[in-house]
Amino acid sequence: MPLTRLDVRDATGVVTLDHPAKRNALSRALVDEVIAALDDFHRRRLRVAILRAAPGAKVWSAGHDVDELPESGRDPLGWDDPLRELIRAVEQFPAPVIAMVEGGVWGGACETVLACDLVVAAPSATFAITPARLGVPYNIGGMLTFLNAANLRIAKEMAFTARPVDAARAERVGLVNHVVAADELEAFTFALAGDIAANAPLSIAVMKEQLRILAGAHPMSPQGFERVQGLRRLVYDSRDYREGIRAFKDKRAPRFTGE
Ligand code: YXS
Repeated sequence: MPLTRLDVRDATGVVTLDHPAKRNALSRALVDEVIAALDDFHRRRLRVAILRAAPGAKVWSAGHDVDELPESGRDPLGWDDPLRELIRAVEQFPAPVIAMVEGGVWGGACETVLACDLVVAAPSATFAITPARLGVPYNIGGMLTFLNAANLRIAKEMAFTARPVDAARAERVGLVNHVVAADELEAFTFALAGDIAANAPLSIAVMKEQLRILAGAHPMSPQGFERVQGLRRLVYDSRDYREGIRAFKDKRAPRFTGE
């Protein structure tokens, strides 16, 4: 049973996340389908990709599949983690990816939306950065995604509180490009895609890659990277990390002790 639905309209490819039973959690299986769809759109030389949930979705995506996070002792967001692969696929897709958002966007899904090139949201959309809710040590590339999408103060507030930001505030602080009434969301997003598709695809592809390289150009010494990895290991080896994962699975509030 596929976890996504695909559609092509003119030069635009659409991937609809369609696993409501698990609130479109970014499982290995679902992510592999999204990446395969983007590869197919690339082969077909489509000029825009749209990533969306089913119309009227209350949850766009609940983020990383918690059932696939290691209980402890291993980096939960290593290079070959499905979420990391999805982020790279979106960033390296050689045409604009538009996130069309209705409903709640959580954790790794929030990073996925913010890694898209444009975000068009309905008023129902909310955005939550949730590592602190689970005790997860987010990875440094992911933190850069948040930093590039918001200013430092907004990124800190979202990361430290793990509280959802609503669409209106997201637009005010620049997290999303447009907030559009739910019944106009599709038409608006496809019109935006049409505007992009009418322009020169090679020029756009190069500008997207230039901006990806420039946005990622942050100096970090090998010592600095090793320090970050050491700090992250302290977190994913901690009791709090195990407690966060366990509490989620037990459907109860976590009790963090700082150990
Ligand atoms: O009990 P069943 O079997 O029906 O399954 C439930 C949930 O367990 C499941 N589900 C998930 N399974 C794996 N990973 C998830 N992220 C996930 N989220 C949900 O889906 C079934 C329905 O969930 P339920 O009953 O809670 O639905 P709801 O409509 O009442 O509430 C929807 C949400 C999204 C508000 C709620 O499911 C929720 O709070 N989900 C977790 C959101 C979250 O904290 N995501 C962060 C995941 S970890 C992550 O992305 C990164 C590693 S990090 O945290 O570092 O950013």
